[in-house]
Amino acid sequence: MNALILIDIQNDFLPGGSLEVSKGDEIIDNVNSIMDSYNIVVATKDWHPKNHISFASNHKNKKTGQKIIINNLDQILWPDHCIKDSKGSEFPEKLDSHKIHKIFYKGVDSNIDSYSGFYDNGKIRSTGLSNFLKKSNINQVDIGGLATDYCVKYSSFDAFNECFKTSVLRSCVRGISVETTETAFKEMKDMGISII
Ligand code: VGL
Ligand code: ZN
Repeated sequence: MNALILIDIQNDFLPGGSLEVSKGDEIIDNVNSIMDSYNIVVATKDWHPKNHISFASNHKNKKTGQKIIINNLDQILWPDHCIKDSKGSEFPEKLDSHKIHKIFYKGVDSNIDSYSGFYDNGKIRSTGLSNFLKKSNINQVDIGGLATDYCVKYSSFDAFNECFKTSVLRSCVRGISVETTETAFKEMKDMGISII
């Protein structure tokens, strides 16, 4: 049994959004066209409270893009994005979201970030995604979404480590920067994740 995992396809990560991924909108038609070929389609939503630690705006004298350490974890400071229940955290209208069976919310805790759709960055809290897939007898997952170099990358690592046969779909992902996206694809391949 296979599942399609859609990572953070939300307005704020699309062109015009507060943390836009260039050409992020190009994946939507590709995603829509493959959803019917999976036993299960699940999605994650980046879902932050306003006071989230990953927002530069919540730190004095810090700028977007700066790297800091919080609770022993590296943290990049981002512009405010995907604030829960805002327009920016919604799925884009063009996405066939009625075909998504279940949504998992990540980054919900104000004091820790969560790039992976499975666990937060400290691996303290699970979103429930792994258990859901295992209970549904899924052994293979294909991953699409945004952004390749952050949330798609760490979700694919966790999927692989949770023993799912894992592929990342090139036509269904886009990255924030060219260099980190190249590195992400290389790290995925080295781990045993298929890039197809
Ligand atoms: C993401 C940065 C911050 C992502 C989420 O979905 O890749 N990146 N929050
Ligand atoms: Zn985020």
